[in-house]
Amino acid sequence: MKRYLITSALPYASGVTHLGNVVGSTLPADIYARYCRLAGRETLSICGSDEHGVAITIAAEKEGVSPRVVIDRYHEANARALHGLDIDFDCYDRTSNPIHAATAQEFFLVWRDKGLLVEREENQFYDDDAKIFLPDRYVEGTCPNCGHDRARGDQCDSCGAYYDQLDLKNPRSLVSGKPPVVRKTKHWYFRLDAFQSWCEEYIQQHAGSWKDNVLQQSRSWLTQGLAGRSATRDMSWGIPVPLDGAEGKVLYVWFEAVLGYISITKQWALQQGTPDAWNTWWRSPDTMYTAFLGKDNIVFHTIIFPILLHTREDDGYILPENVPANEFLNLEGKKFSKSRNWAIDVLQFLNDFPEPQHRDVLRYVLTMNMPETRDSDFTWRDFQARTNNELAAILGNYVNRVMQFTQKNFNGTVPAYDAAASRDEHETILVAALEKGMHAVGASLDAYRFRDAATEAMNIARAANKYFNDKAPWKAIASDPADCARTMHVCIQAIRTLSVAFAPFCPAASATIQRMLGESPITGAPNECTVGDNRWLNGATFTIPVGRTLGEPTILFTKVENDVVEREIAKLGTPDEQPATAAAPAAAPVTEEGVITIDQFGAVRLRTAVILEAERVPKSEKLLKLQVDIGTEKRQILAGIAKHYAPEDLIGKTICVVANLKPAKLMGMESQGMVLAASNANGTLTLMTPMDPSVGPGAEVR
Ligand code: B3M
Ligand code: ZN
Repeated sequence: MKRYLITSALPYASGVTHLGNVVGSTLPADIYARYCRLAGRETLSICGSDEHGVAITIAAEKEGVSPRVVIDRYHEANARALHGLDIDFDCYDRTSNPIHAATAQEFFLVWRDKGLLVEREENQFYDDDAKIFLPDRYVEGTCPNCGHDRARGDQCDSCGAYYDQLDLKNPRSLVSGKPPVVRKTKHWYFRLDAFQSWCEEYIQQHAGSWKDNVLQQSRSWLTQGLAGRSATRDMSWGIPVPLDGAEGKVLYVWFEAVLGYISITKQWALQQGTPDAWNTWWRSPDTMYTAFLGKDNIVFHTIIFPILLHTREDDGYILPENVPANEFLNLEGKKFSKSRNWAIDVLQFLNDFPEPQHRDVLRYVLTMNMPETRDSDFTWRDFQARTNNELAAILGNYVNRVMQFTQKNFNGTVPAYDAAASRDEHETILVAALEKGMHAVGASLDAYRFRDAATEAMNIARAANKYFNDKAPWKAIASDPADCARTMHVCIQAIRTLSVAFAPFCPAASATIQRMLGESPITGAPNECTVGDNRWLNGATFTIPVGRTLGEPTILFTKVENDVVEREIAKLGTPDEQPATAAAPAAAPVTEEGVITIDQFGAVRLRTAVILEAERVPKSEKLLKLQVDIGTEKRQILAGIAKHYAPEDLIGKTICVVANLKPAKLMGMESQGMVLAASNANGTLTLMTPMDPSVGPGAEVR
């Protein structure tokens, strides 16, 4: 039987993980792991702290403390932050663990024995004051490629060019501030070049299943040709090189951090009391290994790590089956930047939004904006809109209406119904939507399409809302009690389906729903599920028994108010940064041709809507005042269509509206959106309507 091994890039223990890190790797890894467990798969998810390298030593030097102080603080902080978002791994350990050093040194000696390491004397910058050789990130100078005057020792932040630190012009040490001298030093180079054709074939084998962004970056590295790369550094902090004559040298962090996935699995096995169990994950052909990470780590996971594993394939080590790397998340239209205080740390979020529902909201909003194929944007307005118009108004509202109605009219118990009677059309449509929906969520997750998966889960909730509205139990309770009982029985089963479908995205809400249904919550967390018990496959079956007493109706999500949005936006940026105003978050400028980016278009929320009421506006020839249902709520919209439509002709019509427009005052009345209409050359307006009006209100128009 296949087993599913899932890793997430190891956050550096040099700072608190922020939303950009979470949406890049740890969140998708947790969503996918929860889904795999709920689908009855044997699953192991691994992560932990990356505790070596210059990211750590620079942080320590800035504070004037030892690297150990820094990693102890941030290892604990990041573990707490991730757990606070219900991002829970089977094992979250750390690369300062001795078991990791032993693992990395073992691999290093195998590379030496296989002749894959070449000793090389090389010139390197040396700081004569500090008496240390300077790693790349400790040197700054003028980029040899573009002249950027604060280029780092290995890569230019401005033009992205890679080069040798000795090629930097006007170099200066970031330790003493003085120009460095050049001294000879010895390092061991790993012969990546020896694996050029192997790697080309490995990448090509996965061309059909890996994401384009991953293939492109990997292929561009291979096109440049793999070259030997130094696997050691002159540093005091790190894993000592296990060779005579290598005093003062450590393994280069990227040649050991990726081996952390293996050593943390060994730690997991020890914690389970089965120390050899790690082998069944890393040295068995039955393992399907998926590595989650952000785009800046792609080649370390599609080229370097596979090569390092390939050197041990004779020992049975497996290779990554998929590396579904995400792109970057921006914040209010700008790049995350700790130095400019343009970031949202997870711990800060959890402090400002302390309730369980809030971690679900963040998980859902990050998922719906996941940078799966291109950079995306997090805005507090979108956070508010998705909380209010989707989680609260669709999912939460449905669960609450059903639970309240059952509480009031069936004494809070699951109503009996005549199971022998055939399903009516509404029930047939809903049951199909539940089954198709669960399959669609699962298929999207298996394809690492997280936005689509969460959208499909919300569509299940839309279908359930439509069933409840169409069946109108509040009328049937008097006119046809038997039909009403059946309706509520079906609605309660649909609530259970929603608890399964949303478990990977919103585990807290899923658990609350399950408790309301009298079930003990299972949301796909580690050690919760039984291998072979495919709860996902059974997600749409009716299992809540007749007569069961239901729990108290609980509000799953409360609305986010404008003042909260304004509060959070005001926190962003350093004093000299004008935070994007709450009303109009900074968007990328539209180019002179009026061409916009897909992300800019994505900020516009278009929805179908049904016109419930229409009336003329006194003293206006142009305006009609419409009351419309946008699926999640009623809206009042003032539309300049009075010259083109009689109000009475519009009732019941399905149109398209802009649902996230800032409300505006017209003729003293509030307009909460905009209707879409086409106007031809002679100025005639015609309302945009869906080809199939039965699509109903609230459907997302894209
Ligand atoms: N510590 C994360 C980063 O580059 C890096 C990942 C290591 S995964 C082995 O931000
Ligand atoms: Zn440059």
